[in-house]
Amino acid sequence: MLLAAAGLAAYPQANLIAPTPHQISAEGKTFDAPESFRLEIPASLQNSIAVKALERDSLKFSKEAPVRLVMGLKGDKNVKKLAGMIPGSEGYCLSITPREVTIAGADEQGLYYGVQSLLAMMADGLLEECTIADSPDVPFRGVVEGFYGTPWSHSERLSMLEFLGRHKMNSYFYGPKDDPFHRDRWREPYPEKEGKEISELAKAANDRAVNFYWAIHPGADIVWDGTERREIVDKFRHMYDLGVRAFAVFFDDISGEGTKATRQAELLNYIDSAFIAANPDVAPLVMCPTVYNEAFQKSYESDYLDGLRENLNPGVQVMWTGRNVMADIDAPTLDWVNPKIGRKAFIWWNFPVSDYVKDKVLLGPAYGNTPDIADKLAGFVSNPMQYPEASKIAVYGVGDYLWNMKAYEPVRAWNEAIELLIPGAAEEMKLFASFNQNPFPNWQGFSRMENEELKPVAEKALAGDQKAIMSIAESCGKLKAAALQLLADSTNLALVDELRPWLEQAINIGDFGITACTLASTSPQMLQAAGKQYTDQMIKYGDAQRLHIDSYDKHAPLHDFQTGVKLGTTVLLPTLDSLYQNAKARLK
Ligand code: LOG
Repeated sequence: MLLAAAGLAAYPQANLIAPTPHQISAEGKTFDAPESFRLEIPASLQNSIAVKALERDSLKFSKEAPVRLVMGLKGDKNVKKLAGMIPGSEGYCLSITPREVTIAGADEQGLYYGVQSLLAMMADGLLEECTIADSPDVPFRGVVEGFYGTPWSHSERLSMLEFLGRHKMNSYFYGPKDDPFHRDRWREPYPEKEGKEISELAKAANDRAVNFYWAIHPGADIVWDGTERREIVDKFRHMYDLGVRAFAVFFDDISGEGTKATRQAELLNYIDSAFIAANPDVAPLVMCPTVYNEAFQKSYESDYLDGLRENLNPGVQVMWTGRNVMADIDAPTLDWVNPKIGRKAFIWWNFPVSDYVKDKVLLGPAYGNTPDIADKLAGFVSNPMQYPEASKIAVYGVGDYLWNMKAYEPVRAWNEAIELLIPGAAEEMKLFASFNQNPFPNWQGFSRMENEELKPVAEKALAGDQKAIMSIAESCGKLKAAALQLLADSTNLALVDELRPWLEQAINIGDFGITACTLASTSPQMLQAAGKQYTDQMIKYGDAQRLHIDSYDKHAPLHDFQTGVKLGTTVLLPTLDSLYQNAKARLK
């Protein structure tokens, strides 16, 4: 039985594999995973990243173990029985029986991904008899650390690289706007400590089949006098010596001299031939243009993209954010840009980045990109928030989407990501996250759905429906309880720390909401019984709680670059404000 991945419900263990595999053949027969395996692998692969991954997850090997683990690459004799089934680049075939597990990779990355699938299946101590054939839809998948704000720390980056590798994403771009050695002081080499950290990152990435791209951002003060090309190649050589094997040049968000397409193309072509081509172990060069979205092109009406297309070496990849800076990607987006740049675009997706709404976190599902664009893309990376743990919710979805677009379900991926990230309080996180999704309003008018299910209830509540008012009160109680529970949870302390200001604000909003709903549901009889003093006091209380939300928004202990603390702005808070104002008017 060979089923498309969409019907996964039948596979108890294979279901645990994320991103969703393309082809699974199984009948739901599970068995206990063995304590150890008898590893059979060609000598040339003994130190491969696939074996290192097994060791990192403490898989045990023993010569006496009854179950064989046979690993090899396409063409190797020991995996011959799967030879006809191994998909293309980065693909793998995994076959599991109680006596033997065989993983055949199209290449070393594919073998590594086969191992990741095996590890994911075994997470709860069981395995399932199956044959899986799987490979990614998009060749370059991952993250561009390309936001304004506090750059991720060294340990946060290591954790992200591990996350990317485990979820079969192969690209990480180092380009934090506020790292001086990326942008302001791009000419200077890294000091020793930072240099050592870059080396560690490059190595960790390499061990996890992730291309570690180091990006330079020279456009703000570049002078086209011939010195710039030497300065950049010198810096790249320095990065190469630190272990970097993939490079990018970003020209976004600059003005003046640096923006000239023909100059940029000349420079990039020089780097391409003098440095990239001269080092065969280096990945193709990637650039981010100054006109990096359709709206910029249309508003400047410039010949920038023509200059780029006509001059830039065809091997250089060009990034693109879509119709706008923040935009979802569909086929017409790529049909517009690909001919303009004379190649397939490499998408820089500005989600879940929140540097343009610094008082919010974006914890919603990654949705909006259509499932029909795989063959129009060179690559696709997500620009996340300055909060790496919180960003993993969306990044997980991006990885799932890019691996297997047709099977991608944004909400399913969102649930899985949260369960994985904070197992101790996943349901609470889902609830809290549902109030932290919409960046609207912002200069781009970019919006996401938030609390859709609450909208009809809110409408009824505002019309005076008592049951609906109680239901809003219940939501407030749940939000507050979830926030308290999350603050007390210890299964992902880093995530809780990132979200702390918003969790505290959720408590404030929950409190105010309960007061607002109490007043809104106070009947004339109750009023008479309680007396005016009671309502006066309740209104004072409500006013103070509302004031506290605003003052917390302005004066709370914030992260660096954070400008405030907002959540529930789409449905919840406006509803509470109206309920409260109406009740006050009625009771005064
Ligand atoms: C920047 C990026 C920033 C993002 C969202 C690109 C190519 N560049 O408007 O660094 O994180 O928008 O604010 C950008 O998107 N400029």
